[in-house]
Amino acid sequence: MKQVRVGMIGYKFMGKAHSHAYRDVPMFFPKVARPVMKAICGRDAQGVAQAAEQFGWEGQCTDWRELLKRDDIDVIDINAPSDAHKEIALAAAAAGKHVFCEKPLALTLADSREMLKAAEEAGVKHMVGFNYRFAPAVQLAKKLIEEGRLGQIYHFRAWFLQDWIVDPDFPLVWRLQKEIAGSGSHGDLGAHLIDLAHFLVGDLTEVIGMSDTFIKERPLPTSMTGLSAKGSKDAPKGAVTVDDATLFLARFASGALGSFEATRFAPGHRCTNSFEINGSKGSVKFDFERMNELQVYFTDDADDVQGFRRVLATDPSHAYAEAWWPPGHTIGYEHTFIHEIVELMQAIGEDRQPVPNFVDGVKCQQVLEAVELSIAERRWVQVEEL
Ligand code: SOE
Repeated sequence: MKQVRVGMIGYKFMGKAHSHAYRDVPMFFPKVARPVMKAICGRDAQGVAQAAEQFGWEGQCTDWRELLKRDDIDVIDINAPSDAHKEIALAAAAAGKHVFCEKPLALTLADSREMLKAAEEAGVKHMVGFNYRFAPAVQLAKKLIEEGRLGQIYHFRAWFLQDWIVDPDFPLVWRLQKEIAGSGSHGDLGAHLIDLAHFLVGDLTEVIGMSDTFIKERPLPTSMTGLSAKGSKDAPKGAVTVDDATLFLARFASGALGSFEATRFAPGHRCTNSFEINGSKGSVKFDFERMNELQVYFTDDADDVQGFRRVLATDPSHAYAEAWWPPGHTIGYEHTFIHEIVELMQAIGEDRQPVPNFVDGVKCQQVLEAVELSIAERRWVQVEEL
């Protein structure tokens, strides 16, 4: 069995999710190339050593450049904050390493294009972490659309609602700082919606958006990891430099109409990544908080049983289901990462580009920036303008 030796940068929230995926792939997907967890990298020596031990990495380091020098590492997995993506990806490609990078691909469209160019010129595999594509229920939606069972697609409406920073005393974490995150809910959550739109319905041609930052400044944190942070509400404050919410309308190349909403100010919604697609022959609805289910409606159902019905995407006919448990034994968030690592391992094993890759990352960045331009200039923006 081919082995794929991995070096990873980042050991907190995404580092844990990716590490778990690398450990589970050989157990549940024994026929794909086997990931070998060579080394994990993080700036804090004690923190990364503890993560290496806990997550099962052979070694660890505090300078990511060490990973690029090693001839026993084939893939560099970047899940450091967004401002580090470009430098690491360019250096990894130049070192001949395959690159898996968390979303959003970069801080800017120009940076993402530079990353794609470098990866293509280096002839390495490149992938971006749009994990929600890999939920079996999302794969089922894609299958229904491709089989024509929804007919002509009229509407794609998507919303990614969270509430972890509604408290104005929640500290100023990196996701709220433009120079590190690039944008707020737009690039963090809206990026997923844009990628799902591309995956399920196709390219967008024009957009117009609006955004706001509801809480303008927050206390500086004493510590942070993932979506949690510690700090006193009486601590010195720093300016929030990203959007708290961004909404936009869009037209697809297919003619379908799109509406997108990303916010971190929707109390009661912890991680409501949802979409609904309406076509001439039916509709589908997905809500990540009920990620094993797809609500489907078909116009040709008998008149007396017309209505949305729930499909549990855990039967053998559903994507990835046979690797897991009997029908009805549901899976979770972590499985979307396992499935994307399966795609990465399969692509490397089959010597093809994984999907989604940096091309998809650039397409997403282009829409993100088109929306930002539309907000700045208060007009419709053609995506191809960028
Ligand atoms: C925080 O908003 C976050 O963890 C995002 O960064 C992830 O990409 C998303 O999957 C869940 O929410």
